[in-house]
Amino acid sequence: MYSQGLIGADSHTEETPEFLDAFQARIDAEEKIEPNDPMPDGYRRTLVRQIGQHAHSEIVGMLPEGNWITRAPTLKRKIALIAKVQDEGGHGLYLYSAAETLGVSREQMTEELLSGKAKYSSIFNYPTPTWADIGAIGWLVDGAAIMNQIPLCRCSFGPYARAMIRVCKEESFHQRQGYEIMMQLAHGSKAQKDMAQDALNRWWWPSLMMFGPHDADSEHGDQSMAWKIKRFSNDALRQKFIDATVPQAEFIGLTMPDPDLKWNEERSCYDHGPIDWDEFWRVVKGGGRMNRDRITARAKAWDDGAWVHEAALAHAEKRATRKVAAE
Ligand code: FAQ
Repeated sequence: MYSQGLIGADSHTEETPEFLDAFQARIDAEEKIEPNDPMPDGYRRTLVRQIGQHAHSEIVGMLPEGNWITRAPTLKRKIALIAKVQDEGGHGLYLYSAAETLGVSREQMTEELLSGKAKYSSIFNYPTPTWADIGAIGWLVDGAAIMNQIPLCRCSFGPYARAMIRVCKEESFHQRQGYEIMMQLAHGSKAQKDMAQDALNRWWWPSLMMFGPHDADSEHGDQSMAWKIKRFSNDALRQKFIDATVPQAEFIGLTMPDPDLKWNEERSCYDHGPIDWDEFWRVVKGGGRMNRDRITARAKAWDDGAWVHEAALAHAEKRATRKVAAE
């Protein structure tokens, strides 16, 4: 993916053992790597892949919740939901900008998404049939996203790390508004409580899948941790999320849909039942209920907005030409 045409990528850096050792020494010394610094090709490609996937997830992630903006039950809920969905759009833009500093254009990244080559988070391929889904997404999906993203604030690549600081502040508000929706439903009528429990039943396992495959099957995990792009493994973050979320469910009187979930005194964390990795890979490979709808919606938005891109680019080009002429 993005194997060709990296604008500005220094493909001539000779990756001698001395160069690789010096680069790793900078990483080990917790120095931030900046866009114009020499870096191994693999480091650049890993970041473009991960940041690109992350950006696509934020943008595609606007769709399941956007579905409820016109049907939010009160004006206050509607205001909060609009703000949240707009925040996700903003996160996508920071992330595309961070990826662009590595020499890949937004157009390239979008083409890869629309052609199915670039991935986005599996979680956004599930439908949102009830209002409780909006609570569950905020509580669980944003909750999982924060658990994954707080360590990314310390990522070795400067622009990604800096973008994550603001993203995490906003995700924290998203998580709270989602949990508050669930709390209100859980303390409401029987029908409302059932709706909340049903949403938890449908979103729990896909939320655990957000962290990616088990460590033993994580293709990029070890190298990404050595480069301090990732600070924790997929399983370590998943475990932290489970341990933080189970008491929250108990507090509002909801039950986790996992009969094997049990506190393990010895390990000081929860044991959980098996994750359905067949479902995960089916969804990642395009076979989820909403994959086709999501990509169709993104393609339409991209096509409908083409005239805006063209006008903005033409304006920027004209200004640049005028500036050169004036100098
Ligand atoms: N879905 O070797 P690993 C959000 C792929 S943002 C789809 O372990 P890695 C905010 C992976 O790409 C949610 N694909 O990979 C929000 C790789 O395939 P590749 C997104 C997945 O990169 C909330 C292959 O499996 N967050 O929710 C998934 O070391 C509410 C092997 O996996 C981020 O992107 C998955 N769940 O670790 C918005 C955070 N998991 O690329 C709206 C940044 C794995 O070789 C509403 N990303 N794959 O073809 C990361 O931390 C990492 O990329 C991981 C995966 C942890 C996702």
